[in-house]
Amino acid sequence: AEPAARTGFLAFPESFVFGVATSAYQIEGAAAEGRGPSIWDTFSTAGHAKDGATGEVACDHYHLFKEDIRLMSSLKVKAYRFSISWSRLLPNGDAAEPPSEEGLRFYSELLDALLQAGIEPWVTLYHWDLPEALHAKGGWLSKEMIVKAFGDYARICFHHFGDRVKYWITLNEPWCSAVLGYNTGDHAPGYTEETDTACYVAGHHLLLAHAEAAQIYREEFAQQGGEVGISLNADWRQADSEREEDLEAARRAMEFSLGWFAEPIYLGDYPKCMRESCGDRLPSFSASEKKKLFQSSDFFGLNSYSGNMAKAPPRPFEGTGYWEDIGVEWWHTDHQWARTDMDWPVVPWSLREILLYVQDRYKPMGGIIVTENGCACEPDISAELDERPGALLPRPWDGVRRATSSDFEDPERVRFFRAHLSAVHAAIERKAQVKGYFAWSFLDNFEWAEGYGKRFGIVRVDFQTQERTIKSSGHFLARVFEANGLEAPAKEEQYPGRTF
Ligand code: GBH
Repeated sequence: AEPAARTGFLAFPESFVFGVATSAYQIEGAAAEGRGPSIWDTFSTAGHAKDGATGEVACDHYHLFKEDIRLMSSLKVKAYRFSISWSRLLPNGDAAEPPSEEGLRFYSELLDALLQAGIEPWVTLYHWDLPEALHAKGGWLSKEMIVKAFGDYARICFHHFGDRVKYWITLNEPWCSAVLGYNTGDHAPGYTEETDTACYVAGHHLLLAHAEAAQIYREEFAQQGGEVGISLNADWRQADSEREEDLEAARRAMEFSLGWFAEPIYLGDYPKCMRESCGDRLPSFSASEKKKLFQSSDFFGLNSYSGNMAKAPPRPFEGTGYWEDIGVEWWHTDHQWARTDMDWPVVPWSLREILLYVQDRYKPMGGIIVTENGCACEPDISAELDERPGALLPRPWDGVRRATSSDFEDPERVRFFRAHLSAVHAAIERKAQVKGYFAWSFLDNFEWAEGYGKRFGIVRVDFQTQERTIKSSGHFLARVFEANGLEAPAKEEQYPGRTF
């Protein structure tokens, strides 16, 4: 067949940052080597992740980081986003004790090796692995304790690594910490809705901890000349119809997810609709806390993977609790959409829409960085997944060649990245100030509650041998990174639904 006609080359701005992302607990392993336990050790060793999986070994990146950086170089990445394990630096969570020499050495060597390879580090301070010792003292529910502890930990990181790190991310996805950790219980510490308030309390303290770290950086480390931001997750919610109640439902869905954490930072307080629904169950900021939070992020880190429709329920939900408070009919999905192995709908135009929404609503100084975007999809495990009862098919890669063990072809991921990078490009053309894009993830890794079965990597990891193999999506992204752009998707490669 004739090769499909391309609609042109999508060039990104010259200074655009292209990178890959990971997090400590998901890749490092070496859980007992000088590191204290975190809530994710406790949660996973108690059997809460699929198949009893834990991060004890993961990708053994702790020992293999030099090899991993060589791989990054071959993938032409310009920037690498990773996280520091709090309990590797402070095994007991106690900043009054000197930080672990072993932990300091590991991150120091990692940073040196990255810089030597010409790769810019973007460092997340908290990607969900709270030291167990701090959880025992109340964790994210204990305001005074946690805000101070996070500030002290951040100060240690700025002090030791700030000569080499110019981009800091305080928190990864506080929504996940609050809702999955303190409402659904899918993530550590695994609280299920014992109260209809806990996730708001945790969220409140996460925000205050972020503000504390940002303030410490700006007041004590200004001479380092770096930036400090936050990464928030959200998936676009599109109104299911033009009816006013559905438009309103979509707005509420956005405000209860992204707005919950973005509005105190960019607009001065929680979204009005949250206060109206939650009343006093949503904590309030004092005047000085509001001031500390306002504009406390030098850039807007956005993690986005998917999108969905929102509509008003036929009658108001009964009871209180996070989901009831939103009062939006959830997961009303257009069944034409493809799904990834996580079952998340593939909706590339959602990424364009959410970027334009963030630009328009928050006008973030320093612009927007897509700090995560990617998909779980592996032809070689999809045969088994296809047999799930009720799996929503068709999948976009049905009929594509299945991978063999020596050949990691992942055309569905190539297609995903091509479509989503086109969406980012479309948002930039419409004046969204998007400054960077990090693919999730550099390596297949410990996918939290899903264990090792769901693979997000552009590099295949054999968890028996720790062998790494670049997938075709890795080769594809390497070309994008090098060319600073990509060929627009051909027509037949586009997904159903709106185009650009
Ligand atoms: C990220 O969280 C994490 O930062 C990262 O550690 C993790 O490995 C990665 O994603 C992959 O899971 O069906 O439209 O409602 C992602 C947070 C929240 C994104 C729920 C997808 C549901 C999609 N996720 N959301 S939808």
